[in-house]
Amino acid sequence: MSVIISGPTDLTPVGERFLLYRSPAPEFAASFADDVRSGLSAPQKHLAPKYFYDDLGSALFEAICELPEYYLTRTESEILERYAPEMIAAVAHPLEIVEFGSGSARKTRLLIGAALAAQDELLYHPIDISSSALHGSANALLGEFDRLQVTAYASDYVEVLRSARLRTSQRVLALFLGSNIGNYQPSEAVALLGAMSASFKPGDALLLGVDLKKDAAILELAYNDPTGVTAAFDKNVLARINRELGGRFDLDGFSFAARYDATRGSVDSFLIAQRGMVVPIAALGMHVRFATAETIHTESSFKFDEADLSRLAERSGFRLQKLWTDDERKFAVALLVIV
Ligand code: AVJ
Repeated sequence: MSVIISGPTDLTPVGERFLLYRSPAPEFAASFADDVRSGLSAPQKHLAPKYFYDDLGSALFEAICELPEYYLTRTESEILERYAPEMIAAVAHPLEIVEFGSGSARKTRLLIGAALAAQDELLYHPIDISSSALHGSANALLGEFDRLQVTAYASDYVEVLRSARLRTSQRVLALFLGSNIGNYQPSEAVALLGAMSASFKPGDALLLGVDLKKDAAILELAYNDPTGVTAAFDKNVLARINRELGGRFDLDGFSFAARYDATRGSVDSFLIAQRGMVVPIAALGMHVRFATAETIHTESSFKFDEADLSRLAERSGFRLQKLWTDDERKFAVALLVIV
């Protein structure tokens, strides 16, 4: 198998079986400042969850995945362990795998193993904002699978979809795992999946990992963990504002709470000011005023049922073909096929 790439300047051949594209993305730093300014000026203050994930935030998220209350990661792994060969068999071969937000790619090896049991070689395209995560995961996977080739993209995945750098030639199985789709408002989720379906061919497929709607107490406990790891994860965005934008947030002046809104179908996370405060942010030349108990909305984590999934699929150019779940129906991996 060979990949032909015509003269990109941002391409690093890391090894014989590993190519890395790096998006310059200078606009990312600028957008953090702009988004903090507009988010903290709004009547309902808000900050976007994508800013949780600097090195510390990513480490805190890994810790969340180990919490007994946070069943999502563990349950998705169980489903993949059990059904990866069935998932691979549901798509025509030979296939290539594209993964949006690959992270450590720890769960992906199950699908890669199943694909390599069904075909001679495999091209894997992981996309992640963190190039160190891409190096780490590619090295581990290439060491484990000798018939694997990796073309990685260190970038925002929307940007990769837009840039047309992602070149696939065979049947595509795209992966968007870990309930990451849950961070998008319903209309944004349709737009993102729509961009995915528009980038691939009819018959190509997407495996989408989603957390299922369930009892509010279980959902809320998964986010309000008693150890306080999730609170630290959320407060890290304030710490980032302090570090990167010269902010003066007192992290102890905020508490954290998450609650399930069954009407919207989302767990909404908030940082709550414990007293009235005025917080200067030097790089933005602004002072942010907080009343006692005023909140900053930091994240929505949407939950789905089968009807939600078929509606989402249908609106974004896919058809819901199959749903694999655990025995307790806590989590699901859905196969959406491009129509
Ligand atoms: C990575 C977006 C799937 O919403 O469940 C975990 C992030 N936030 N605990 C989620 C998160 C708080 C997570 N996702």
